[in-house]
Amino acid sequence: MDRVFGIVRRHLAASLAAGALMLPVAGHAAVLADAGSLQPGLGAMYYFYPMRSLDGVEDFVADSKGRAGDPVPNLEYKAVGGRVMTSRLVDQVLADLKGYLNFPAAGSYRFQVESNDGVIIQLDGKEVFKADGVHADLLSDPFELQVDEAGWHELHIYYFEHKGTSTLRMLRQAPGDGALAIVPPADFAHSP
Ligand SMILES: [Ca+2]
Repeated sequence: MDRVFGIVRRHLAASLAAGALMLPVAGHAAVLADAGSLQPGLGAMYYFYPMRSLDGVEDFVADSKGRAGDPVPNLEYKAVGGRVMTSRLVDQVLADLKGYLNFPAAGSYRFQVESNDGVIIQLDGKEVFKADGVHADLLSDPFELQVDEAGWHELHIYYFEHKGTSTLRMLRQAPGDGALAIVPPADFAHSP
């Protein structure tokens, strides 16, 4: 076996609010070999979602009929009301976002996630961040991911908005960068 660890989480976000949990990653390397067919943004499917938690969300999606929305350019979303992201729904919305996240170089990356309401983030098929439950805007502590191979890594996000305000933002600090900053649209893509 050549490369075993695609992304290894190094550092716990120690003081997230209740429901937040990060699991160790012992994943597969999953850099996309041929990125030529990718389109900008994350693919988005939306579901009416009356739940208050992401427990069982995979079964929910498997048993439910969703509606596709326009791709989500990047995770820079904050709203006080109205339709959630690119969906047609205002409240009680589940977003199932799939695509790839580009890592310009190998190395240690810091991340920070702001959510309202719950979110699960999977990279290379492994959960790297979770802040579940209905909550007001919640900014995580920074956490680190070790990336062994530059390129496009598989990204899968479950996010739900129960009611009222809604937020999903992802900040990242690449090796050599001075500070955490919103990950730009150029680093998100999906297979159409
Ligand atoms: Ca909310």
